[in-house]
Amino acid sequence: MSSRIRLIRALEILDSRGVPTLRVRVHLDDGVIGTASVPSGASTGENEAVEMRDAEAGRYGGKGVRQAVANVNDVIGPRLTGLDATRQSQLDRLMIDLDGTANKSRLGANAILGVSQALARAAAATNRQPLYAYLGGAGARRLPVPMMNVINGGKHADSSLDFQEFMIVPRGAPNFREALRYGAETFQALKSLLHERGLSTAVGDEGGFAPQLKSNEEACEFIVTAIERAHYRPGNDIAIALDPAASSFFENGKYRLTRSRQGDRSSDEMTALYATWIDRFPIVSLEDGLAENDWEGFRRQTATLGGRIQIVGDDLLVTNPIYIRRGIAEKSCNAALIKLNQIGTVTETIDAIQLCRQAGWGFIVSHRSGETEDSFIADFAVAMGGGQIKTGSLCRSERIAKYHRLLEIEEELGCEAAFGG
Ligand code: 2PG
Ligand code: MG
Repeated sequence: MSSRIRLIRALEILDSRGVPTLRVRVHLDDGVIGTASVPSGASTGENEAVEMRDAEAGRYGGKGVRQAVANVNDVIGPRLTGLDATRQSQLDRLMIDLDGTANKSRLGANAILGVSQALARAAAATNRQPLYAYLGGAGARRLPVPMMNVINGGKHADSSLDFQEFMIVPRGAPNFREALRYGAETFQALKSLLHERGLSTAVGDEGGFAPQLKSNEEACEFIVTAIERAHYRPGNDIAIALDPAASSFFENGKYRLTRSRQGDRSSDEMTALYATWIDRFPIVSLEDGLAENDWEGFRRQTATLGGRIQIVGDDLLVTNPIYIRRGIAEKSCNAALIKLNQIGTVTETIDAIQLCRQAGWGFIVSHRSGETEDSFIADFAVAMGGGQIKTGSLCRSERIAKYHRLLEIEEELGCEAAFGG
């Protein structure tokens, strides 16, 4: 059998923040090699699968991944050698059983995911198919609308903003290529606007600007002006999406907008604040507007705002079928953010998406704030066909790599390509 696994090897590499992560290479008997690199979050949900770090104080500040590398080379690799790389769900199941914990803490979700993604790449290559077609089948032809994070705050930047991500959504574009242009032109318009006002145009972890603004809403005002300056219509051509990542400013039962000096708020007061923003700005999507354990707040927020905009659970749901089921039952959201490394295998991520589809929820395939040049999620977003991707701003090559891959896929699909949700 030519798709038989011959060897699996991992390497300790660096992510876009200069912090160690893993690259995994799966070698097949037929000479094919599948490679994948693992991303890493900063504003992580407490129920995410465990990212294994060495905790060796003298090395990379305790963030080395030599143990996870050894787990691939010495434990997972030998167990999977000789098996058929095209049996993705079987191999993922084997790794889950080999780990034996509910949160992948024994072998590390970073080790397991690296292998899982590299297996998919190797299997696609040995089948002579692009990854999106291998994972999504003949129907995989929908390019996602990108949510582009043009202003960074929270844990992703030293700006004055409590909210983590202010994104533009070029939903009025006719195709992905044009959506990318709409976004890039608006990004440049925003840059010149900030520059004119004497504000910093340095960027944060995801490539969005990180200025010292007076308030969180001023970020939305700047974005609307930038959209207009780039000659687009706010709302129709380009809308706004937010990821406040509210777990990161939730303390002692209060949402504390300390960086922007905008005071403390309750869960319902946050939802009321978002409602006023939705009246003022063309907001179409709100992710983690409340903290990860505020299930009741999420339920009330979705009841209040869910008819007008997309309410997305990220830290709340952590791409985990257990929490997504709960969210569906309690009507906590109407969409899920999907991050492969929150759950740790390709198969479980697909299961999470399947639950969203069954519930009529939206889903957004997402990067992490610590990324690499690996563009796996671009293919994955097309394969899953949800019509939405979140992969950062319009600069920094680890973000742009995903856009480049989407451009290639659109070109390859030609007139078969569809766009958006
Ligand atoms: C998020 C992500 C990605 P991080 O909160 O949605 O933008 O950030 O990877 O730091 O969790
Ligand atoms: Mg988030």
